[in-house]
Amino acid sequence: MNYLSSDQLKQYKDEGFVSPINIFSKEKAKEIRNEIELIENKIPDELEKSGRYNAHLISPLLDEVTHNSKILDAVQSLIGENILVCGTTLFIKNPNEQGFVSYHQDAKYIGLEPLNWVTAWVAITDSNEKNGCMRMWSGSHKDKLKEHDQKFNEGNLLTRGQTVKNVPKEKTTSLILEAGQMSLHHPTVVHGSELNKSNDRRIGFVIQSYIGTNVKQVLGKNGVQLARGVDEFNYHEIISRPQNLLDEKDIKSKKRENDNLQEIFYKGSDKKGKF
Ligand SMILES: O=C(O)CCC(=O)C(=O)O
Repeated sequence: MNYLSSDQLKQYKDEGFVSPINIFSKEKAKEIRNEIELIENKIPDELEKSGRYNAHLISPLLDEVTHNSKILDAVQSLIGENILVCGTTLFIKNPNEQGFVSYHQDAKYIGLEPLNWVTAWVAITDSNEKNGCMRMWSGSHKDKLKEHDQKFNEGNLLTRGQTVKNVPKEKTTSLILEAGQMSLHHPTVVHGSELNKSNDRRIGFVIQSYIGTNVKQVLGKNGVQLARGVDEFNYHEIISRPQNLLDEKDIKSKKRENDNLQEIFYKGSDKKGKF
């Protein structure tokens, strides 16, 4: 069992994140990277724009990560034993591209209530200051939700460029991870990331998020998978897990999910961004 230790629980409570946590080997991470790149080569648009969401529905290896028992033990320590996966995102920053993530709070726009949920950022490549690792504003999860501007800015990997103003950069902490490690972060912690200035890709596979079965989607609908325990609430439609890479029916189900996500992300916005 790999439940969080009391020090890790304290870090999450005080700072709004816990990191690093070892999950799998670098060799396994390379295998996963190869599967992602195989998909990109076979169907060039499949992981582009809205396609970067819910790749676990078409890739058995990403499905395996999503249901990894070490990750689930850690997640259980924070949200309890009845756990659903309600979505994943590939955050890929290629070298020589202008990709960054503006400082934001996930809870501001994801529509999941109550806040009994946590996001797992799994490093498929090393993630460090040179290639634009995540930076967390430690302790910011204790405040109320902050005002966000919608900047729709070029290079921003967020759909609407949601941005918290006046983040004290000097108070942010870099989450440096080796391939195969993960961090967990709280729905209201302010975080973002800068450009990749290295010569290789930075790939994060983000389970966004693991939710307790008591959590509703208040802005639209999300399909889910049961990751652990029992779902006594049945608030969400269940989506099946992939048996094979790039099965036609799974590609369709991913597309359906991502159309639903588009509704959630652009609720109340007359402008469309990165989808
Ligand atoms: O991958 C990144 O740089 C940012 C990811 C992020 O914002 C998130 O996981 O909530």
